[in-house]
Amino acid sequence: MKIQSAKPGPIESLIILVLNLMILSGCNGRSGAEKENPATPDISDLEMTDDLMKVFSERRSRLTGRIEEGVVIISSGSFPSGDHCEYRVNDNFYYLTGFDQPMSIVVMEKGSPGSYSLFLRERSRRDIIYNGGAQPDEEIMDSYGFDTIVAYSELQGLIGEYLGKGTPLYIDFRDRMLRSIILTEAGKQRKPETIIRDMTPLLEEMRVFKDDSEISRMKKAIDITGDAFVNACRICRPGMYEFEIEAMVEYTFHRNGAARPAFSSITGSGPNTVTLHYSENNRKMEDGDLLLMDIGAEYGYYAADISRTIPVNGHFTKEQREIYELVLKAQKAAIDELQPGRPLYGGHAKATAVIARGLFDLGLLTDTASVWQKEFYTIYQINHYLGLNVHDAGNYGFPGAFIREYMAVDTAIGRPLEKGMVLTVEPGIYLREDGLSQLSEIFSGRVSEAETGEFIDRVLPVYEKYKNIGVRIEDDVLITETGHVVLSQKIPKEIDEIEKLMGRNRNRWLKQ
Ligand SMILES: [Mn+2]
Repeated sequence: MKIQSAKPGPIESLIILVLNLMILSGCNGRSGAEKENPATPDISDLEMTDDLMKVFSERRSRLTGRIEEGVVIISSGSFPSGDHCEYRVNDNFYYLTGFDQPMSIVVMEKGSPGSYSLFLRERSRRDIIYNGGAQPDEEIMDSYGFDTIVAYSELQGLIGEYLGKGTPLYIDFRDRMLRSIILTEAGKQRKPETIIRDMTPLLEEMRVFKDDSEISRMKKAIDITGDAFVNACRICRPGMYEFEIEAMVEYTFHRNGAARPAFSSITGSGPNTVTLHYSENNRKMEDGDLLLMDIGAEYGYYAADISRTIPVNGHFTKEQREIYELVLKAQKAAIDELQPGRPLYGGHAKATAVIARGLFDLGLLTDTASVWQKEFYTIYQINHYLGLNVHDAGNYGFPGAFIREYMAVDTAIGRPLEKGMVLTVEPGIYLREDGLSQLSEIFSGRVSEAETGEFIDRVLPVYEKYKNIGVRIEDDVLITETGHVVLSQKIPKEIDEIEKLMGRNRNRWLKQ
């Protein structure tokens, strides 16, 4: 907007300067609370556009391109039974259609272009009263590219036709409802040669590689999660309950357009920091505690998964700092290993080695070559795929049954990393108060009582100083052609950043 064309004189300049200062300082006539009020959240990126429609259509062509002949049938899922859960669309269904209404079934015939039909539940008067009116069919066809919309009740007949012709049907084998429709129909027709195939391996392999539309939603989910973390740091203080932190985190998610947390928020303090999936979140936090947050917003069906550990009173103790620095060092080493072509779990092997060395230096481990000692401190593999699901679909390149055998050895396993994969990196150290007393039970039959006994004698006095310290640091990383991008780079994780955030910004209004 053009305000004035002539050059301002000295008086005008002064007025403009004062006005600018007033705007900058927020002194524009509104109250203090209002002045920091945030802008309306922008969720326009969730709308279906022609470009996005092309993305979904291209995924469907790729899937049908990978099958020899047949039809793909997939359902969006139904309303959950019981009052405690809300409906959320099936990941694979959303991935292929961009459509998210419950009790919808899509049938895709192979061909160019193959037919693309939506079977939509019939809406009774009562259903509409309870669940709201339906979008008109024409609008749905326009927005999502369906060729036809058919009543749900006609699905069974169509499946019967396919079976009669011997057309192979590709479904998700975990979909009990579809499986049972098909088997009932096959039973009626007495067709022993019914061909049902599982399409999930094809689809899950596609989902390993994220496209730009997915990455931008994940970035947004991650940014919102970052804001939630900053807000948590700003309100956190001794005497508060863990659920107050959880409430602030989830408020920030919803406030910014995230439909729900991508998983149960973990806000565990003090002794709860050592419980990996703690979610009761009902303890009163004390001075000197750590608070471990493992949180993630779901935005446009895409998940973030971030862990940070902070001191409840704003300052790490010497022991907390030592463990924290070690986890951070391991996490950075693991992130460095995420390069295209390298094995997926190379970072895990690196992090395990860094942690073993560090624990040895602290006196919590007596032999860095001892596999069982490393195993004692290494509970899980530190990476998983992230996407439509927090533990996203896809093959890691080795049989999951053998994972424990590779937990604490130097061999890097897993398929080669490739551009477009998104992985979390979440090493941690958890010093459970009664951890040492469980040693002989954990390793019975593998390590002699004498050996574990000697280890306990040497480590116990040191372990006592660190007990109840649990630290996890988790970032989300995108593999690129030449390296990687840490999508959660902006979320503070250095000790001085966290202490500064908790010191300087206390009592200030929250990040929205
Ligand atoms: Mn995770």
